[in-house]
Amino acid sequence: MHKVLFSLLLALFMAFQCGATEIGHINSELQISKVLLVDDDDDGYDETDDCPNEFGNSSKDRIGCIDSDGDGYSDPSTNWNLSDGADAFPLQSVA
Ligand SMILES: [Ca+2]
Ligand SMILES: [Ca+2]
Repeated sequence: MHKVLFSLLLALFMAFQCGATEIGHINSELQISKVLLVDDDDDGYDETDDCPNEFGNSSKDRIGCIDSDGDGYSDPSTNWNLSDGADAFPLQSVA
């Protein structure tokens, strides 16, 4: 009888350990994604930054990307062009 009880407790303990390890794993993944979302380029945007590796103050079409003329629309780049909403005249503010 004691043996059965012991096995049961051992099984419960193992299940608990697995659960705790899993939760710890998820927590550390959350920490890692939090670290990835910090404001690396110091432009004041973190989670909302569309250009996380580029200092910029665009705020209309994209957030936190280079905006040479300061009108809020980001300069066009490799993956972002006029049809996406980029600035048609990046060096000339129309505001
Ligand atoms: Ca940025
Ligand atoms: Ca602009």
